[in-house]
Amino acid sequence: MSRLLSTVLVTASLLAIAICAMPSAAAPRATLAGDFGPPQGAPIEEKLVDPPNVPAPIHRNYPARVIVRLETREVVKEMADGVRYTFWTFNGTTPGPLIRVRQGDTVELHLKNDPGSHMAHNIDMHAVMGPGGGAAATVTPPGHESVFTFKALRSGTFIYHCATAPVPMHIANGMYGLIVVEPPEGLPKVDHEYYVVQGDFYTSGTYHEPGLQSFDMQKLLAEQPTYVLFNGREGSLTGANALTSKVGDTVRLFVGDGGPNLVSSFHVIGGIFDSVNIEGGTLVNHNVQTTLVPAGGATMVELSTPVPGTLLLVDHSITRAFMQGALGEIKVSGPLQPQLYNKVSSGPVRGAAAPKAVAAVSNVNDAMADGKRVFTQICSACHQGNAMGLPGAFPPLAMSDYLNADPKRAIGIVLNGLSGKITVNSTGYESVMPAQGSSLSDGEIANVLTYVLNNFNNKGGSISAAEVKAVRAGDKSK
Ligand code: HEC
Ligand SMILES: [Cu+2]
Repeated sequence: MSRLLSTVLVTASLLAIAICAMPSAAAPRATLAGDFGPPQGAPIEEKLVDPPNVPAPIHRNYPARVIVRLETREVVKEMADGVRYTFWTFNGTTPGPLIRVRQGDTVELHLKNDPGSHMAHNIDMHAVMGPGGGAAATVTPPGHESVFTFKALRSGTFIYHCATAPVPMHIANGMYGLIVVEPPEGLPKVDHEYYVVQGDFYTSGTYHEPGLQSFDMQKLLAEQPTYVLFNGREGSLTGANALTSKVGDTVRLFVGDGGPNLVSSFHVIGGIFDSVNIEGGTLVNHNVQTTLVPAGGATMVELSTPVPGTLLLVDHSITRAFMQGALGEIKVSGPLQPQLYNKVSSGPVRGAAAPKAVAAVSNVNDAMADGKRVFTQICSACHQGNAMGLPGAFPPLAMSDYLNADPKRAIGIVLNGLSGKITVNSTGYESVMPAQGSSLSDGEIANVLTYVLNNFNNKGGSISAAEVKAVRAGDKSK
């Protein structure tokens, strides 16, 4: 036999063996991964809680029948201070409650539609394998109830949402939530678990325009939301509502993106994700700064909080965080950890020019011209050239009731900056103005305030360099 021929024969016989060893593509697999047999024990009523809380971890080692009761309700709630909107919800909240089951469980879902609803609603659960994720089986008119069962065949973090036409509108009005299907062995233990779902909202009014807002179809079609929110409300996770942790603790976040349109670049400012279950599935990445959460998708992240202070949850498409509402907080309490994080010092650069002496401005016209220069160079960057400010970020200096009520108060504001909540022309601002006192002289501050007071439809008046000097001296003696 030629050498070539024998090689061909050996190869062919190896191939034949390989083909015999492969299961035929047509034969069904013996078990579908995640099918753990029929439910055992008595049915379990799922105890649902409001976001950002989640039901307790599952410690069961057998598949059960889990009864989940959801009710669709159309409710007027605030999406920001003074801004009301008719949310369409599961159980009255956006997002709806987080549902937590074990892989292999049979879920018996009861979907009730409140008799006060104006719309039919249903549910598409991304944890379901079957038509519409359950949508077809759960179309529920007002005052009705549908019951539907499915087996949770795959573990992961999944979105659920209403899928009634027009689907984008039902989602844009807040009809989504997460279902977590734990793997049979459960999830690793952590100290805190929270639940955050981002959504984009399209209101008839501009950002922070007060009053009851209606849904804006044109903005939806343009995919230009007025608000991008965590848990359906600006401030749902800040201030008194902030998430909490302690120094040395671990935090797990179940994060979803209901959309309807935007993808989230989810990031925690001041944190690194120890682990990310990419797209909510089983692939785990480590040491991640920012993770993408697709619209109609989710992720599960874990982070440690070794240092005290406030971490910020943001969509790092950052305009959304600071100008459309997508901002949350994790407040970490505990002792300072200077070996991990330490502010060494802060102060003026040595040798920096001391503020100029009172500007030598002899007459009113020169003072106004100088004030205009300072305004254009410095103040307009934030308060805008027309002094109208920017909604949600910088208050107006034009026709500002806050400024006109007490013009002398503005001296301290320019010298020392301003932070915390203020109300200007009945709109709330909670932002930070940095101190200008080390770069502006008493005369310049006097001139810019005089300029602002006599322009932009303010009520007039003047501030003198001597008054600025007195406030500066008063600050020093404190
Ligand atoms: C870096 C941005 C920034 C710059 C520059 C800035 N401000 Fe402000 N200013 C703010 C912010 C933000 C607030 C609101 C702070 C808060 O929410 O507590 C504010 C508030 C004020 C207020 C009180 C609120 C109101 O609308 O009446 C006055 C007065 C004011 N600034 C004047 C000035 C003047 C004058 C200058 C220029 C010398 C200036 N600011 C420069 C950001 C800025
Ligand atoms: Cu709906």
